[in-house]
Amino acid sequence: MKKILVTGGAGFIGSNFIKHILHCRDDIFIVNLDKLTYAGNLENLIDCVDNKNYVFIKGDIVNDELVKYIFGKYEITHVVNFAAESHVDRSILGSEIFFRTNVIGTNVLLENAKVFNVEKFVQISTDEVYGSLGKDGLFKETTPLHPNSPYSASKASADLAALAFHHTYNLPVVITRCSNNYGPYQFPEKLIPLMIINALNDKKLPVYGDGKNIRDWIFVSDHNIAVELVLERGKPGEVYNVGASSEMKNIDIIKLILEQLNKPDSLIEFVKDRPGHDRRYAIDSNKIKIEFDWKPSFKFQDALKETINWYIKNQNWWERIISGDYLQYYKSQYTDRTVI
Ligand code: NAD
Ligand code: TDX
Repeated sequence: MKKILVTGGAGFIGSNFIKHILHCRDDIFIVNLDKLTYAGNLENLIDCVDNKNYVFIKGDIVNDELVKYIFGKYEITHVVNFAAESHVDRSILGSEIFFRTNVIGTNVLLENAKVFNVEKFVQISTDEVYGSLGKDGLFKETTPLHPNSPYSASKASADLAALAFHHTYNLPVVITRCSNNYGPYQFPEKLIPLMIINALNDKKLPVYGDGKNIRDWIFVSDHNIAVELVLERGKPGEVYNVGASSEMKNIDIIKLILEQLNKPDSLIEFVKDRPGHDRRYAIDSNKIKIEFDWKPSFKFQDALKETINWYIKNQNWWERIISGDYLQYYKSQYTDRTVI
């Protein structure tokens, strides 16, 4: 039986990962360590509470004593580190917590993984560590790191720490760098859920800059199947890019959302650009495709529809969030949504 420490498992991707694993595997015991920041939500995991292969612990990955205790008590054999501060705009408002959680927290996990001789440490990274592309080209695993935001700089730092632990101590570290995820349970500060919810409420949809920035979108369950494969078969010291070759301009996604919801384009509002806004991300996933026969199953337009329907059906989930204190704080800080 693998005993996996999943960190950040109450967030968007982590909660989808835990449900996927508990649904299809009975040879994996999961300890979910999550600080329950504004982005962590135990409602995401309501179906898992009674599962005999699952336990939740509220706590911070920066807390070395707690992390040590968990590795010892649960005889952890594997780590999947999703825990992070994950929103670029928040990192622009204040970077300290990003470096604390994403870098120091990852280092605490790596140190303990070394002491307890884990069999695999999967670091969940992002394509944003590569920086921004021009019109052409794709990020490959060999593309030099060129992070542009405090968020991506903290993620790139964590990647380097993880690779250093492999090089220096032979820790079996594997890194995944995935493109933009979307799907159920994504916190409504990220582009797709924010636009769906604003449109449902007939509120303005704030588009940064000219709306022509490009992201490469992947449905969350396609990402998580890749993570499971890397957990099983990833080669220590290696990096695997994960993406679904679905490049889209932000404005085109927003128009698709408005169309499906039968809402007018007049809800679109062009606002001041994000400082340092990366223009284009696009990822080459050939390595994971060739080595592990992974391929994405979901087409963007179909899975976007599925996602929109999920937010329509799960209004209680997001209403509790948007009426809560955590978003009020963020909104009061983010005063720079100047309409242009
Ligand atoms: P999220 O913000 O939805 O969830 C993050 C989770 O981590 C939350 O449950 C939060 O409570 C927890 N957390 C934060 N700080 C913690 C700490 N100090 N200790 C313990 N738990 C803590 O993020 P997400 O979108 O699910 O992203 C998960 C991971 O995937 C992140 O590492 C992110 O960098 C990476 N990633 C995300 C995307 C994307 O499009 N969302 C794409 C590529 C990579
Ligand atoms: O209100 C908005 N208006 C807007 O135009 C928001 C929230 C975003 N945008 C733009 C900015 C980006 O070009 O949409 C694009 C996507 O923005 P986000 O959803 O904030 O994602 P991004 O900045 O691309 O980062 C995401 O992908 C990589 C995740 O948040 C990261 O955690 C992940 O690593």
